[in-house]
Amino acid sequence: IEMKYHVLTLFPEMIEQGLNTSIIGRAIEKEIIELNTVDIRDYSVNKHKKVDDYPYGGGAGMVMQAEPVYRAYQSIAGTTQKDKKPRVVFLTPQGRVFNQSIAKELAAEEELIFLCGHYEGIDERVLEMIVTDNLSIGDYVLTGGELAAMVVIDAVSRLVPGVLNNDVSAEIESFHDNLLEYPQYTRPEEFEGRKVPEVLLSGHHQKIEQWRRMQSIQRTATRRPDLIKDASLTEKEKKELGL
Ligand code: 6GU
Repeated sequence: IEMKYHVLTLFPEMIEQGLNTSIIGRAIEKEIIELNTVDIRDYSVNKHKKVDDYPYGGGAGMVMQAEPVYRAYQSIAGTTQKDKKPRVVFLTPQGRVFNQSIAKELAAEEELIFLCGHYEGIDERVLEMIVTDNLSIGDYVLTGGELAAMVVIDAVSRLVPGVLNNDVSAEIESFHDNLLEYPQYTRPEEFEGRKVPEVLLSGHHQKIEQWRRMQSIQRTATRRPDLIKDASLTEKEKKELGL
């Protein structure tokens, strides 16, 4: 096992369904990664298994109570590595915005705990007690943290050794020189009158690399101009683009 994830959630089946397919599902089968979901409702202290209540001070919606969340956390705290306490990632629109560099940082851990909230949120006191990292996946509001946890787990898992078929670690990078990827083509050579760019059929590997590099740079400049400042471009490349 290269990476163990624990997900504390009211919707464990959502996490299991979402991650049991394709590449991540295969990595779990191969025991490269392990996924342990913990149903917070199982740790309710209420005879009706209630896990939420009205907010003190009033206001819309319900708040997840501290006790079931804390007990769910304690249930795994005992199973984790002897001396090292794993990071506890709370998925919230109030967190740091997740990116590839945070994915790399998390992929260096051996074990991670994700906490997913629902309703209007979780009682602040348990968050103060257990959360080490607050993460958002972007500036929009989801109904719960589950989809966000799956996004983070997917992005981190593909950086874990052995998860991608891909033997070249360079390919794992995906943001080569902080540029967007170049366009890809496969058979047939012509589709609905649209031809594959000539250079890709030429067999001139150096020309192909040059063409792909220019495509990456042009795409980044037009589609994501905000990324250009962090891209590693040669002086010649900057000049050609008027940057
Ligand atoms: Cl991490 N959670 C929720 N509920 N909404 C979000 C988010 C997270 N990231 C962006 N929107």
